[in-house]
Amino acid sequence: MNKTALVTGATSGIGKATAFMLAKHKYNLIITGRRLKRLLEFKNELTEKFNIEVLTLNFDIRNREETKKQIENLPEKFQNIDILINNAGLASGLDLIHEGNIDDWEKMIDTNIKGLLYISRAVMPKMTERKTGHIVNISSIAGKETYLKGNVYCATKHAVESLTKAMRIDMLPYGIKVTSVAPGAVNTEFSLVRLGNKEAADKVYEGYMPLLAQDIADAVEFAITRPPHVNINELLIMPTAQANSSHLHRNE
Ligand code: NDP
Ligand code: 8X3
Repeated sequence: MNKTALVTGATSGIGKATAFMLAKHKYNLIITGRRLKRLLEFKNELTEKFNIEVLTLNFDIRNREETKKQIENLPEKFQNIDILINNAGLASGLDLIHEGNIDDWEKMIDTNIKGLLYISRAVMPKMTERKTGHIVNISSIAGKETYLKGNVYCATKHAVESLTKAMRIDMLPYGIKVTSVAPGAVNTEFSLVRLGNKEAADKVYEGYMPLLAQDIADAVEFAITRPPHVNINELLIMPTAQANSSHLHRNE
């Protein structure tokens, strides 16, 4: 019988590439996101290409009640989630902290920290009951370092790092694996969402070769295919042209 994986934020970027990778490994998939049309198109693509079952869950991960309801009401055959990919997340704005937009702050905290907690809280009890599972949290270099104007986004990803460590401790008696995957610059819709215009977003990836969503799916693939006695605690993956948050080499 196929195993089941749930990927939050599978309508774009890293989540979509990771869901695709999991489909290749014959996981039945629960894919989530707010953009229904994209979810349905992706479901069609996955079911046409791979012989798997795909369930779309169309909800905003910031909504506590809705998140709980969606997981509580999973159809029987999707209830045993073997892999949870906590990917849905965003940066909103790039401002000095004393000039920051508080709506942006709330959006990032509500999505990256609270949303991740809501979905994990709903999924984890079944994993502990079955004494099996793997949770992969998509963190960031921003969870390891803090950079100019990154303030609240960096704080949310530091929280993801901390929660990953906490999950690893609390899940220990149940044999549940917990992994953090922390990428540097990946060319997805991330910068368009953060900066709100395509010209500024394109500039983020100019003059060097950024990571691709597939590169992060490859890292997740490595983590989820280790033998049962091996847990990958964390992976930090950067473009070759990026040393850390503040040193990026662009061609002239
Ligand atoms: P994208 O913008 O391409 O994808 C983000 C995904 O998250 C979308 O599928 C979006 O779906 C989903 N999402 C965002 N907000 C919500 C919400 N409130 N409810 C449900 N789903 C939501 O960006 P990436 O693929 O780059 O980002 C994925 C993760 O990777 C994020 O956690 C990000 O912080 C992290 N990351 C990204 C890096 C980068 O450079 N790109 C580097 C390091 C980490 P929808 O809009 O349909 O709801
Ligand atoms: C996304 C990478 O460097 O823009 O998490 O924070 S960065």
